Amino acid sequence: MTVPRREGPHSVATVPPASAKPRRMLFRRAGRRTNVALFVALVGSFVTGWLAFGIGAPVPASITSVTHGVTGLALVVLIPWKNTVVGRAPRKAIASLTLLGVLVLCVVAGIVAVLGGFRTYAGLTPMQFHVGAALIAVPLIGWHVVGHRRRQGPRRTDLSRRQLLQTAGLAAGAGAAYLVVEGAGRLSGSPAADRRQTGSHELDPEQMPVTIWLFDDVPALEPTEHVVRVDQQSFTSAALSQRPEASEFEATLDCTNGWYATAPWRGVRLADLLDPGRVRGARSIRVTSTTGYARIFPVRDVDLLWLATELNGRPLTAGHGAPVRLVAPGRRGFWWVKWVDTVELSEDPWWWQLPFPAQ
Ligand code: HEM
Ligand code: HEM
Ligand SMILES: Nc1nc2c(c(=O)[nH]1)N[C@H]1C(S)=C(S)[C@@H](COP(=O)(O)O)O[C@H]1N2
Ligand SMILES: [Mo]
Repeated sequence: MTVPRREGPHSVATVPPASAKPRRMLFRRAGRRTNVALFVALVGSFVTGWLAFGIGAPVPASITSVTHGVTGLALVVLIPWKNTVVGRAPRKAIASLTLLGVLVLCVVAGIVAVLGGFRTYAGLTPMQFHVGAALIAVPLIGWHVVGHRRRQGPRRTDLSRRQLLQTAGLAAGAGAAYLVVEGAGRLSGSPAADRRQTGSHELDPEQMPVTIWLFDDVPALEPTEHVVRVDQQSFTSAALSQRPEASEFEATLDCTNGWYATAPWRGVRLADLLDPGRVRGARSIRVTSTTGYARIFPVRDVDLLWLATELNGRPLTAGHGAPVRLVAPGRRGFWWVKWVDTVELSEDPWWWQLPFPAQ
């Protein structure tokens, strides 16, 4: 029990009862700022999650996935304070409790993705649970924030020295939580240690799963006579594999679903098939699958991209893109268009497309 505090010139200092536990006082200082911190951590996690999906280069990928882990785990650090906010609320809404459940699933799936390696649970990978839960959380957060928006927004005093110290404390707590997860992964000998900078776990190239981004179907194409149009020329798949410039090379396919594999591929560089004069006049290269799945690359990538016909020393299987698929070293898996139908030079900028395929 606390004595009500009287304000004014004759205010009486509140004397905490002898039974008060000082540690719990820490979590009682909860309220608007707890909610603002939750909001910032949620938006930060969502944005850095998609960045982590888009980025393939090692250093930026490390920065993004560490930032993502820390912002995500900040939610866990804030639980005791939010617990106080929820405890004070006169009633709990189903939508708010659903949001809680969905976010628990999201965070648990994120941690399982780190510690558990690449595998499925009830037919889905941890990443599928993770991103699915995050997407469901978005409208629920919107609903919750709009429902409780009165006097909850940021204030200028949030930038005061004391608040900045609190923010630093939260960041330190979240950083410590990140190290706890990483440390537990290493000490327990879990697959956490085989991840590359993107967070993906290593797979034996012979075990590479067939991966569909969202809804695409595996087409059955003629293995040697399938025609690929490359700018103004056409090649059968057999002709491509017999080109004198065809060579074997190693490349790392890093799928956003949580795995990567470094495998020997065989193919021809786009630069060896395209006319250099026409390349100079173009801004981008559009690679389209027979299924309609397509990605647009900046024209400067012409030396990096390959039309591949073999994987692991054997002709491609249907699932892996037979008879011709794109290999885009340094880019995440969803850029590696399978079942290539056309390669076109274009004047559109490469970023004039959805950041992720919709197929
Ligand atoms: C991590 C995500 C969050 C979860 C799981 C969550 C959950 C809850 C729950 C269960 C309550 C009890 C009242 C109710 O059921 O609506 C509550 C209260 C509240 N939430 Fe959240 N919340 C979250 C984030 C936020 C954010 C980002 C804001 C605002 C920016 C916010 C603002 C509030 C406010 C103002 C209350 C107090 C309402 C009252 O006392 O009547 N919450 N929250
Ligand atoms: C509200 C939204 C989200 C929250 C709270 C969240 C939280 C987390 C957490 C706590 C982890 C484990 C971090 C660790 O221990 O290292 C994690 C991992 C991960 N999340 Fe999220 N996440 C969210 C959304 C997303 C989205 C939308 C994506 C992708 C589109 C994503 C992609 C990833 C990836 C790739 C990892 C593995 C990173 C690694 O292995 O280091 N997350 N997330
Ligand atoms: N046409 C087409 N190409 C595609 C996809 C797809 O769904 N359709 N999935 C992409 C994704 S998400 C990845 S990770 C790689 C997977 O290649 P794999 O199935 O040979 O392992 O192909 C990419 N190319
Ligand atoms: Mo993928």
